[in-house]
Amino acid sequence: MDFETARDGIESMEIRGAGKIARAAARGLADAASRYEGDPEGFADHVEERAGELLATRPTAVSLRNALDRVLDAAHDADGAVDERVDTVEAAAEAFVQASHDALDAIAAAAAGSIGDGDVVLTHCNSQAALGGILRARKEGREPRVYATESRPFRQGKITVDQLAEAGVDATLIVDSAVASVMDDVDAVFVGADTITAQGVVVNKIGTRMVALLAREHGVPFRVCAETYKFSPATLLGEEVPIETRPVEEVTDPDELPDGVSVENPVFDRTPPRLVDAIVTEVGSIHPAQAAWIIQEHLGGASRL
Ligand code: RUB
Repeated sequence: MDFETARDGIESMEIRGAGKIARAAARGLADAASRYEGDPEGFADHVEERAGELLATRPTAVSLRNALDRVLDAAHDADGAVDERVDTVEAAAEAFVQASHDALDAIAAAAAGSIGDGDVVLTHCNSQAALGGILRARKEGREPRVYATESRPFRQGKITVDQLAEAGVDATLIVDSAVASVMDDVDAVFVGADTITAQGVVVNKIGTRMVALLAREHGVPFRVCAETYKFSPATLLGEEVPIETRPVEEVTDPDELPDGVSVENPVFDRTPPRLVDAIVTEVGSIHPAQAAWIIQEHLGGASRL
């Protein structure tokens, strides 16, 4: 994927979902590296500058920063002629993409293990990691039923039901405010994550916290599916996860509102660890209290960005 396609696609949300964003950014940065025309000494600075442009596209998903860091580390560690440095960077980007796909496979296998025939699962937004287990359970011959929230304002729930239907999964689309009404029928909730803090707070699509509160109220397990690169090393030192706000036009036409009425469009929220029963990662299912351990074991060092 070329640099511009990655940058503009992430910004416009044609490329969306924290995992896809991360893979596009890694490949886009490798493309930017391959187009460098200066001397070897300026190579890493050039890659870092382009990484900064990619990082500025969307603020919340730490997967973006973690992916860029992997590629940037390779740019800084590379030596020799520019061609050799480019090879090193391209190999790092491909290694990240491959590891990301492997992680999704491992998470799907683990999550599918807890989904029985006829189980009713609820999911929010559109998460590749969260859907993986449901699709895998179906492939293994079981017939889960799924409630998918519409996920206003961007309506990613439509993508979710399209993907489920294509795989032959019995899917029901509901508006976000119907979650309480269906929760009595639900056996488990599976959602994804954009960022998980060292304290075990799950940052995901707006409305996730409401779903988690209702799941707890109804005694339904609330599980988060997340690759290890969704954990944020900076939060070990107390850095806050920024919550993206998007244009109000995604919610409504502001011209149709009376004077003095404003609209807010925060697109992510924070679910506290006490509402999360498990985080399913490629290195095992953990309790949110173990988030800092994941960061220490699987994500080394401070960010270059
Ligand atoms: C998508 C979203 C997803 C996570 C995880 O938000 O909140 O739940 O990114 O997705 P947006 P995945 O549509 O605004 O990017 O599991 O696919 O990485």
